[in-house]
Amino acid sequence: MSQGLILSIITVFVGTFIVTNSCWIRPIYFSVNGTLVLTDMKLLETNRHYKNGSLLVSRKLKLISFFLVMMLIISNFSMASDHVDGPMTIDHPMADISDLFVFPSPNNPENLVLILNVYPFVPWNGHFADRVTYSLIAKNAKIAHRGQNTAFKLLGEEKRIDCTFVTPHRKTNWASCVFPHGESIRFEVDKEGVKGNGFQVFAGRRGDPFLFNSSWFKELVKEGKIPKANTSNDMKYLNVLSLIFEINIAQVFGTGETDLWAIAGETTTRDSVNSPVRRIDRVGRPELSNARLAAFNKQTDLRDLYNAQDTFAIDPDSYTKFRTRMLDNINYYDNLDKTVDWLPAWRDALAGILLNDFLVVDMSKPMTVQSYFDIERSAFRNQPHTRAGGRVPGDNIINALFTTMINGGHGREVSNGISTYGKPAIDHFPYLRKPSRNPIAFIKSYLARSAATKLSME
Ligand SMILES: [Ca+2]
Ligand SMILES: [Ca+2]
Repeated sequence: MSQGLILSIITVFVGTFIVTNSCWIRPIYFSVNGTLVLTDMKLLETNRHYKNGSLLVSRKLKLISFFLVMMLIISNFSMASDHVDGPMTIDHPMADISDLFVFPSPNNPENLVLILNVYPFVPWNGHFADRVTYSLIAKNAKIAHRGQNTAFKLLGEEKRIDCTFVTPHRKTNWASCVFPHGESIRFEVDKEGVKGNGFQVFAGRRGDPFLFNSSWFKELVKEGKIPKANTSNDMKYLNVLSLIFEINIAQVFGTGETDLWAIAGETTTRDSVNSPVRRIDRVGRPELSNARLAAFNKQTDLRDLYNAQDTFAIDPDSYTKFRTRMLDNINYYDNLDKTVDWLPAWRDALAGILLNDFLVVDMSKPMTVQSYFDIERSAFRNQPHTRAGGRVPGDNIINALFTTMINGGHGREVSNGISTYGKPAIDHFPYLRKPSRNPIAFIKSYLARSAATKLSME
């Protein structure tokens, strides 16, 4: 019997049990025209007193409805942050980066925290790949120009943290990481409290900290409307695999010319021992590939080409394609409020900043929430930045992203309605909450991975 069939049987069994027995099931209402209204990411029950002719639904129908609703919601996940961003990462989910977070440690200003999340919707038996190198790359940087010519200049040599895994599919898996100051460490996956010379590290399963309202996002990106805010965070209960570091930046990266660092993540592989390194995915700022380079009206999907590039040395011909698409899409989002906020010269500047795709963090400033893109935004305004930039888990970056694209910060905040955590999920290492292990997590992960696999066959 195949693993897929076994999982299907278990899923149906668990789903049936939940729908028919659980006391923590939340209501779902069947309206007259059959539209389902889901009150939360929890489960379903018949509303027996709904006035306008609601139906008393059989348990079988409830079960089917549950899976249909879950599939409808989950089908929108393909556009979340950097999750499932192109045919290559769909085919290699273990190498699909979902998010990058970078911020000064809230507990020690000399330390930088780096979090690389991969394998969106990771199932209960998912693991890091033994043929993939998971890397964080960094360069010291400075603001070369401000205002309409805003640009960063990269300084010095590239710093890399490279991690590989031995995954024998037994009870324990092993990780090895090599640091730019010459240190290396071998440690157990999912084990907390691992420390080395100038750093601590964790690799393993965590709850996905990305905040994503899938229906709101889809309506905005695909249907060209600014939807009303609502509070649904559809990433609830989903897990990822996380690589988390807290490093003494002077010790590990060396003393830079400035306190500013440009940081990205990437996954690479070799098809054979002597083959060249092939990049599968990369990420700097969130929603570059899925939102800002989105293909409309049967345009070419540029995401694989984008992900294959060296972050610090993009191929010039490819850059031209990305820039053209980016300018088109800035126009598209800008026009959603029927007001042009990005005049051509400013639009060019924004595209140039975004295509240098890294998070910028200033280690001379304390960690603050919602400071994503603050350094870039301040430079545009010809003002000094006052916050650390980077990106903290719990930041609602979707609001920052679409407010920038749609009204350039000239109007009200464009909000999807999800309130932020206000701080990292937890305020000490490893900063991300433990993974969800309940039946909903199991079912959501299975359905989401099935939906992602289906995308690769379309
Ligand atoms: Ca990705
Ligand atoms: Ca606008």
